[in-house]
Amino acid sequence: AAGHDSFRTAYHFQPAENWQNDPNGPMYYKGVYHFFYQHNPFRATWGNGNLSWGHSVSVDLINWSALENAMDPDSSFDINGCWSGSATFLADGTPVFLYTGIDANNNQVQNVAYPKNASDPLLREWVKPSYNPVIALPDDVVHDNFRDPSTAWIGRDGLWRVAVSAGLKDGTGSTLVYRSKDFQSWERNAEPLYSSGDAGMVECPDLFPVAGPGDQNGLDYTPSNGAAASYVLKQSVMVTLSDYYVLGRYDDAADTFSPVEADNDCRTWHRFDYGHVYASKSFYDAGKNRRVLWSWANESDPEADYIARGWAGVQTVPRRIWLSDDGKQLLQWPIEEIETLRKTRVGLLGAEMNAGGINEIIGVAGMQADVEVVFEVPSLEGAENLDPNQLLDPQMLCGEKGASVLGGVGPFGLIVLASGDLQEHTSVFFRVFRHDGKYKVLMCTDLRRSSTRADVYKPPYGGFVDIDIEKERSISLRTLVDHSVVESYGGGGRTVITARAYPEHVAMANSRLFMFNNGTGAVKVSKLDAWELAPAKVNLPGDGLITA
Ligand code: DQQ
Repeated sequence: AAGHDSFRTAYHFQPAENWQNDPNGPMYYKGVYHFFYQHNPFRATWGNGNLSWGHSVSVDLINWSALENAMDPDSSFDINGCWSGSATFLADGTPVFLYTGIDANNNQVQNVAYPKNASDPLLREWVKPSYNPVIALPDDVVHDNFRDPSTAWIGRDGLWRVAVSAGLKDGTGSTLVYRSKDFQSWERNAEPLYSSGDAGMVECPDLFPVAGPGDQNGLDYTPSNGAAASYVLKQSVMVTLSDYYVLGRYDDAADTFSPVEADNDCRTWHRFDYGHVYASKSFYDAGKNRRVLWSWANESDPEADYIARGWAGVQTVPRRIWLSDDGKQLLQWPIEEIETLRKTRVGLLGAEMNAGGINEIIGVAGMQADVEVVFEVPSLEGAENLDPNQLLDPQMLCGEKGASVLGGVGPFGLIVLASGDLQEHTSVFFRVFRHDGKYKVLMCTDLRRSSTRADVYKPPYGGFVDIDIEKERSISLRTLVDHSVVESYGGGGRTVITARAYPEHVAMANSRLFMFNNGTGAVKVSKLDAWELAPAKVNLPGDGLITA
């Protein structure tokens, strides 16, 4: 049954009960945000053959009301599951889904669905035409590796395009492009959008244009920005269970994509998140002219435990994404609407933290918190040396150099979800290294002491932060704590780490927050703001239905 338990999140999206995984078809329509998701309505596991599209609506992307499932597996072309897909607006503004059906022969095929009544802003009912599937399984594709149609885009020639993941029989992981005049009959382009023999099957492709460096506005696909804009291609890689993206150029005549200065193996690309998320999907939000990213964060405690809780899977806080000032990567930031949940605030200006310093942030309850802190680094003199092979694996480096391993410049950062005796705590921190005459900043979220339980997954996570610390001399950290979620944004959203934690002490609802510095060099906390966050309304019965 639904109901609260101490790990249930207060403001991260989840259904009232049972299983959720990938975000599907997010969109803004007639003043209402729609979120759909992979959902097993019967139990808290992924299940087999039971996947539906759950459906919730919101006016602020924070408070959500649950509607009936948008789609259930009930037709020959999806009878074994309605898997992931996307929403597209047709020329007249009507939204349409392209999604994967697991058909009666257990083949993966691509289907469309339309709103029964497009004048209803809530889009409660969806109709699957009987002419489905619109894209059958091709001969050279493995029968259970053909899925996850992207949002479609229209070219200067007036044809629609869609990207679909395909594991070819020769072992290549590919992203195919199909073209259509009418959204019903689709033809495969000879050239794939992406293909690699090394990364294996890739899933949930997302291709989208971005505005110029530093411009926080979003871009929608338009025929004219086809060749002009920079594009982002994102892939979810099954073997690493991680999402990767790269900037590149999209050729809107050939329908091919070329990464800018990057290896073709997508596992070498940037990561949206160096923690525990997968199957992310973005959408263009015409309401606020921005691009917003959703991602799924799975449970990482034993299956029997989440079955007993009756729910599994959350979504990260929706993030605004845009191109960094130097044009080299995307920046990510929690959408501004999250700030409406801020209540009690505590602040601090100009505190110095010496070696071994630890300061409690008193006055906000640490279970639902939003902490923004800026660390100034007066001297880089003591930075430890990094050898070249330590550059390859930031996660391993975070394991070797945890929060309690004294350093030169850092580790410094936050300790969250801490029990009174600090037996349980999760640390989120930076450490500055010297490498090749330059400085490298490592960001870590270390879960190894997050719970006294042995049977939960508690890795250290890590990624480098692409910041010129020598020039900037300061680095910011924002961490959102939500019961079993620790979502952290380093260096103004350059590096993001989302973790799931299961501390025993949260049952007592008395988690504490600290700042610390375990480096020999002093750091200055030039600014700290910490807020307790009010719970959002997230799909629970009694939360009420929004009215547009
Ligand atoms: N999850 C969906 C698939 C997708 C995978 C099935 C990614 O469509 O490839 O629930 O998590």
